[in-house]
Amino acid sequence: MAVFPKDFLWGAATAAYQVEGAHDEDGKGLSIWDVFSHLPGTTYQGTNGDVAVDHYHRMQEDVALMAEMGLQSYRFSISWPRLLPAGRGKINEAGVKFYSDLIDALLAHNIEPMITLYHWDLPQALQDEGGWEVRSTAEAFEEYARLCYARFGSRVKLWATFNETIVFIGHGYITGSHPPSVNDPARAIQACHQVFIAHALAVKAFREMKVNGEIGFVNVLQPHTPLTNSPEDIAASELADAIHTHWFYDPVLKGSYPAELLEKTQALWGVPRFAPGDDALLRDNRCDFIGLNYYRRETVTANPDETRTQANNSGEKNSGGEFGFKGLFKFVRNPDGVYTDWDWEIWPQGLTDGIMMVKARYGDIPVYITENGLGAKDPIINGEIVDQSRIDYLRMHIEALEKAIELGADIRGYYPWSFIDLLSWLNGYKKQYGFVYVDHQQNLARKRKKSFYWYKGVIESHGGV
Ligand code: BGP
Repeated sequence: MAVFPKDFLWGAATAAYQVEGAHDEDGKGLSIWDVFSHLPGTTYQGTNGDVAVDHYHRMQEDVALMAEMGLQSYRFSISWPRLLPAGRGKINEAGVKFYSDLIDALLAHNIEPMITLYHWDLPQALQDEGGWEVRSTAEAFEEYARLCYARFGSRVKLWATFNETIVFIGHGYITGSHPPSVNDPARAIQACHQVFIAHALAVKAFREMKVNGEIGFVNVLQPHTPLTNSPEDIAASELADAIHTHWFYDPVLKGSYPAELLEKTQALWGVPRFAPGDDALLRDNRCDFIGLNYYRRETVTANPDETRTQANNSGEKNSGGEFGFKGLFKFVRNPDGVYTDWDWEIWPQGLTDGIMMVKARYGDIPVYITENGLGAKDPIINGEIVDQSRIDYLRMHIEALEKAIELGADIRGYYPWSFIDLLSWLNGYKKQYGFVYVDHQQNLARKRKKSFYWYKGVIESHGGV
């Protein structure tokens, strides 16, 4: 029998750029993704979010589907340039109205909104001034956060500042596969610091404005396992864990950087440059909760080879993704692992282990699982979308979640990625995650998948899977 607490929320998630479309309508400013995705060779077959799945125009229909599924909470992000086209200053009231209407529609169906303030679509105007490498962007983020609290704070209780800093900074400044497409770890370290500062400023503003809710930060949860028991592989795996986890969790949960890690990496990448007052800002503005996005684990070995950061974005299994930093670590295939077509290992136990690892290091911080899901090419059989592999994936992960609750973790909600099929940043529309299928051949018509009905049952039975 399910062990989920009474107030546990069964949700689902999306992000603005991946669903909304209407990229230049009703006064919206351009984001870095609107610009980047139009440059040659940046995304899978030139796909972009200009139209995405047209959620901007079909919001009421999509919320009706959420209600039909019995969703209790919906995690979505706000497009910063839709509210503030230049990143600061003049407010676009049409953009405010869109989110205000969305929140009202959700509440009318008893669906608790969870807002992510930043899911990677920085206003291009701020990128042109230096993006996340300059303090003025962190200050503009505070202005944007204050606007959101002022307009939506009386109706929304769950807030997250940033989604997956490791991904948008790592890909933006190290692998170069996201905007601004830089390949320089030293610049990544500085950009990352401004994000932590922006987060702290937004948390401070949240408390100053006495918003009646909780504010958190969303991180990737990615456990690492050494390929062998050799001391080299174990050390490489521990280092990968520290870089992926401690670097991004410590500043928002402990209020400081992991000193040991900085010592190890400073010769290579330098250390974050603190402005006067940054120490106190981080220390005094820690999160109320942590959001964890869990998809997979990585198997790790020591790396004498050159640095390579190539992902499988083709959806052809074993098509040659390679990721590793010379002298530090690299990811390799687990010979016993089960993998998706994009070479992500399916390993539900990692969710239990990862949550317990967070509890061991950071104590009893409330946790929301803000993303978890299977990217697949869903088969259509006799006109029905039969995504049994997604159901199997989610069932195993819900069971893993139950184990973590039994072990004492304080988990408040579960938000599968994604509510509806949407644009995958670098994999286009063929990598599907949704409970709702979007027919790109038929005017983006919505169709319920097998998993839609299955998840409805999970919610009705409060976690009976
Ligand atoms: C997370 C992002 C999501 C989503 C998901 C799936 O990193 O927060 O926005 O894209 O991963 O990733 P992908 O689309 O690359 O399969």
